[in-house]
Amino acid sequence: MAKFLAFGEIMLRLSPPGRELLMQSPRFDVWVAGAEANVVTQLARLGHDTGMATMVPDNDLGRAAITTLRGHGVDTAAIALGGERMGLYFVTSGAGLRATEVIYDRAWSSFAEAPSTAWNWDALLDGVDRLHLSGITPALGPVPAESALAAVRAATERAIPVSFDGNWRGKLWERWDSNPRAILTQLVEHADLMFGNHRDIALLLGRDFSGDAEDRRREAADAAFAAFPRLQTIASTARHVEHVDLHRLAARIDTRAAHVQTDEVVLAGIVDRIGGGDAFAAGVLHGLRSGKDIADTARIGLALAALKHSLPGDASLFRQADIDAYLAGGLDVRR
Ligand code: KDG
Repeated sequence: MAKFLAFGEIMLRLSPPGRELLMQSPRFDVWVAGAEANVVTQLARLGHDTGMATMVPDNDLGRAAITTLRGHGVDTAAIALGGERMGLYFVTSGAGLRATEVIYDRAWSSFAEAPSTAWNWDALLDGVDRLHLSGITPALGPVPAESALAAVRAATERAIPVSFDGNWRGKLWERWDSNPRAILTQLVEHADLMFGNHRDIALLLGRDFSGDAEDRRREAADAAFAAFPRLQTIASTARHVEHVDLHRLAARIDTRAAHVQTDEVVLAGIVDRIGGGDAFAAGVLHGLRSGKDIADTARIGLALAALKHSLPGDASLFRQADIDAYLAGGLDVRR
């Protein structure tokens, strides 16, 4: 039975190979994507029991996504087949001074159109000991938002802890008459673990945090702990891999894991930065689940976030040996 269950949309990402522009290339690389799927994929690669609850169309696109997840060890029994289409997105990778660009083509996807009654939380949460979801699902529209709320309420009723990754996606919220703050606040109320920085917290609480960077992060964490009584841990990365901040309410411990190799990551060339936040989330979940203290947990999160930058596609697929080698600073060939 799955232990970590993620709820969210699985997508296909289409990217022109290399650094080409969309309009320039006659070809696409196709990757299975989706923030929540990326998290459970990495956790499965690290040996955890994971499952994914979602809906994909009953066609070869949906089946290819399922096969990929299953190949990485994710339990796909809770993936429903139905609806009309796979959510797609197109990525033109940044290069040099050119930013990475994302175009979503996911409206009316099977997942976005699934009614909230499609999810039987009694069955889906059976045997689960953590539910993970993100701010992407509620951004898809009022019905997915309702489903996300039903999911966290069902988890709380069963005393199953919830982790929530802010994953702000402005382009999605803009598409409908949404009130992100009201919805996200209700979701975070159920979470004991939140991935988000002071900007995410500012959005949730409708206030700004002033002062220098250090003051802002502490003030934001304190305000979030005060506003959301279930919250025990807040984790965030800064500038992708520069450092990680972990705040734990118990004994009010704050930890920062500094990235000693930021320059190396940049100099080595960023192969693909998409999915770095999901790799980080998986690392933190892995660290906490493995009984690591928060300093080690922060380092594992940081290691996976950094390693993800070396891998094309959205998913992070590393093993414990990769994390250990990275943390030991070894870029040697492992034989
Ligand atoms: O974090 C990576 C995700 O952004 C990507 O896999 C696609 O889920 C996705 C989204 O909604 O942007």
